[in-house]
Amino acid sequence: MSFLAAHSLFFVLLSTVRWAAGQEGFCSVPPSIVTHSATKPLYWKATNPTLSPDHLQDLPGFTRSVYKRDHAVITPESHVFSPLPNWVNTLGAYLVTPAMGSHFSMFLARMQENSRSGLPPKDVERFVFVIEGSVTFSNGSLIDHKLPVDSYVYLPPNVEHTLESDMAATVVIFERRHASLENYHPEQIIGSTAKQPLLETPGEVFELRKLLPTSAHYDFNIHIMDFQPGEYLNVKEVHYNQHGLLLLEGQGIYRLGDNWYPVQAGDVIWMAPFVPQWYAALGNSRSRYLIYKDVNRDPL
Ligand code: UGY
Ligand code: MN
Repeated sequence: MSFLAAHSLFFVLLSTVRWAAGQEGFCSVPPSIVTHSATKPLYWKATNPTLSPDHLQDLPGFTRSVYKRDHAVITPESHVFSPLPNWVNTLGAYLVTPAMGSHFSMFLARMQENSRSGLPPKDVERFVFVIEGSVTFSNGSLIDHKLPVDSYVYLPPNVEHTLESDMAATVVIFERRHASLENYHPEQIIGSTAKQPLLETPGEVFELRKLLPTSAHYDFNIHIMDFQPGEYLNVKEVHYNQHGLLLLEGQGIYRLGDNWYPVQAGDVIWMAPFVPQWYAALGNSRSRYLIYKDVNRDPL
């Protein structure tokens, strides 16, 4: 066979294989994975993950969740919701609590029609971030605040307030016993990610926003970190701070200690102090995560 004939035969075979792959679907991507959520509301994937609990209901005993001494990955098919004490018409799933060794709690609250929040315990501060629907925040003053998706409120300890909703809404909440400093009293903060400035991240490529002031009044902050597909943390971090993370958008690989986890929007991660941590964003859309980090206090 001449070189030309062999060459043409190769391309005929190649296109036949491609056609077969397309027809039979082997080595191809199922259409459900290719669909994009560009027309969906912000953070829609966090409550409707690509690999949803529905996709796994026929797979007995399967979960991506893991719970180890120094980290946990808690994926949507293992979130367990039950009525939140002192809340009305609201189901909560506690995902990080001091029983794991953390000094904070992190939970999802699914508010239903005519729902209302309860208060945190005495001396406990609270941070609320809306991921679905909207809630009305009031602190007894004349003005109520409507908090849509992407907005948040920080409540210092012992501040009376309510969150209410007349439709389905989901919020993620962080609470901890405030580590007070004499003469430094934190104030209530209301804001939204979109209004926070981008901050410098020397040596890193991700985009960073902080949702709380960085002053000593606050003993933690909530960071919003954005990675384009292919971007990753340059620092393979090991630090004294602890983290509670909710992946709001995208997918990638999280390294925790010696473990490498595929993660997607809707997954929650607990990182104990000093657990080696690293993230690489993959897929075809931005990864955005929200991450609790204790700051401004001497670890002693
Ligand atoms: O600020 C942080 O510690 C953050 N970069 N950690 C993380 O993304 N795992
Ligand atoms: Mn970190």
